[in-house]
Amino acid sequence: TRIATVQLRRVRLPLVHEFQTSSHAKRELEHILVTLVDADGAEGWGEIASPSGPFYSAETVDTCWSVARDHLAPLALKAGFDQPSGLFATLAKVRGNQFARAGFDMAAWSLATAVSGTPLAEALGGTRTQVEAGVSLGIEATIDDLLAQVDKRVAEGYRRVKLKIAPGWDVEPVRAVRSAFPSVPLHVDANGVYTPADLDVMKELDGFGLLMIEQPYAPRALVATAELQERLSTPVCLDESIEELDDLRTALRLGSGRILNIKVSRMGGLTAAVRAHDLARDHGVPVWCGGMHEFGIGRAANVALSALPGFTLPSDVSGSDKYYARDITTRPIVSTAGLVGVPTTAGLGYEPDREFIAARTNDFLELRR
Ligand code: OSB
Ligand code: MG
Repeated sequence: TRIATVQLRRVRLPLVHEFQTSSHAKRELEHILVTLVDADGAEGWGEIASPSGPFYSAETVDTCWSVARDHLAPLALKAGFDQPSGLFATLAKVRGNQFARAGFDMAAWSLATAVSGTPLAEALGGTRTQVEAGVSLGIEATIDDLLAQVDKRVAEGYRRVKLKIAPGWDVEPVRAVRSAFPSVPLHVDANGVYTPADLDVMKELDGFGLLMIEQPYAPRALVATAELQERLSTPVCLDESIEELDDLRTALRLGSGRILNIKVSRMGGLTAAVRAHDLARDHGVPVWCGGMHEFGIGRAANVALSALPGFTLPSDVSGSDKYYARDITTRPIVSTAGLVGVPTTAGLGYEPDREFIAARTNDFLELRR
């Protein structure tokens, strides 16, 4: 495929409900949409879902914008691709910058599957017709506010509830949710903010029958995390620690976790996400698809990925309405009783809402071959 044009758009959407993690709070998101246009005018859309600040990973919207403009777009225009995995290999020349690369990889998959008439999920190796959805709930002002959020999402049918935790917001909110909802599949996500000095907190959390404790320690603390996993009966799930396939090989060898959160953004795209799925599967490690509050384009890719057979736990692929009053696709993503249908039409299965995207675009760039 010859890429004739690359378009980059910075698009902003307000969240319907403010979201706070151990590192920061946000009420509005700015993501970058990547459009690859081939010589016949066919388009593939991808999304760079980086947070605005460097608190989840080292990337920011600004680093993604400049790396996309100055490095990824020129490489893509020059090399084109036969298979989406070929573009992934070309862009792997750029170290790190997974979120930025993921937007291009996703756009290549959307373009290739739109042109071939194949549903994206099928092209990736997906076998499910619908995927199980969970929700991720941020830190709230009070435990009552949190209980109200859990109640709402459980009533909507979501299959699993994940709670963000941080020092000062861990054992008590988890105890409150566990006692109010004794049978809800529950897990916690620390976003890497604890250290081995917090072993007592981890031990207490171990007593709540949680599905997993996600990213308890800092991303590179794989040895300490393996030591923690030995002391807990709850599975540790890795998120920020795994940015490359080799991180996963290291973690598997060390025993740093028993579950893997696969994020398309964090792995640098769908190509790497599928490889992580395959490697985890070979090691008997269950996976689920994490989210970065993607707009409809990025979340459509998450839904397609979640259709792969190793995704045996509910993914963070909530309906559009959990995040946005209006999403950027012509049709919102809908979760019914905690299930999201996997599109059977060509490509992503969701169309960008061009008018709405234009109204929400702050910056636009077009690079030509
Ligand atoms: O750690 O999974 C995370 C959002 C922003 C940054 C990090 C994380 C998250 C989420 C959101 O948990 C999940 C979603 O998209 O619903
Ligand atoms: Mg996480």
